[in-house]
Amino acid sequence: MPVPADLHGAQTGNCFRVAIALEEAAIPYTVHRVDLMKEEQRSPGHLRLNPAGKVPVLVDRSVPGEPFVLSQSNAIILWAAGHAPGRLIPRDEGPDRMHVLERFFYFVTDVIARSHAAFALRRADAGGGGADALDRLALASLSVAESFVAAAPFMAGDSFSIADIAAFTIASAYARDVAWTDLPALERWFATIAARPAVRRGLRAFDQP
Ligand SMILES: N[C@@H](CCC(=O)N[C@@H](CS)C(=O)NCC(=O)O)C(=O)O
Repeated sequence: MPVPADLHGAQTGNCFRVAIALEEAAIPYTVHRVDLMKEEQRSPGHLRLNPAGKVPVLVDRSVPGEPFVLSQSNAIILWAAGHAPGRLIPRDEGPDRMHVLERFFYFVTDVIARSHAAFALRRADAGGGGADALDRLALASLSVAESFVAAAPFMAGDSFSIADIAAFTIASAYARDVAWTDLPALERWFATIAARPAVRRGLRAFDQP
């Protein structure tokens, strides 16, 4: 077990997902807040960790030799799952494990990536309707998840998994736009995930002390 890891991040969806994964995996970690408004993500120290100048970044100093650095939220989530056997992904190679990965990547690629692309278009002042269209596509894909949680309590079956972590933060981001009354199973699932103590701790990870 890597103890403890350093998590460099801020109050963003990618960072919250990682913090929730670490909490759910019961991996101890120390938070290093990166002030994005002050461009701390482009400081020389941070660029040494992640030349892309982004958060989150995880540093594991418990491994022999050079610290182990990961700078992609989804890789960090998989790292956390790998250190908590059976908690976030089924242990056995097999259909259940593949199903979790299928649903995890569904939310990462069909919902989160579209939402990020919409954000990037707006920030570049290059929306031109494209950003709204991407948000609509992301929301449509999120709405499909009604069928996932109508069939089972969690996004990929009977157990909480990384698929729930991926779905939860983006559902939170779109909470005001989701047609909750048409999506009762999704609404029930959302309330269940929001009430999990580890999720609540993860959402507070980057609060000011
Ligand atoms: N693909 C990366 C994306 C990282 C990313 O875009 N991070 C944003 C915050 S969620 C960031 O650092 N933005 C600051 C900037 O672009 O200056 C991941 O999943 O970790």
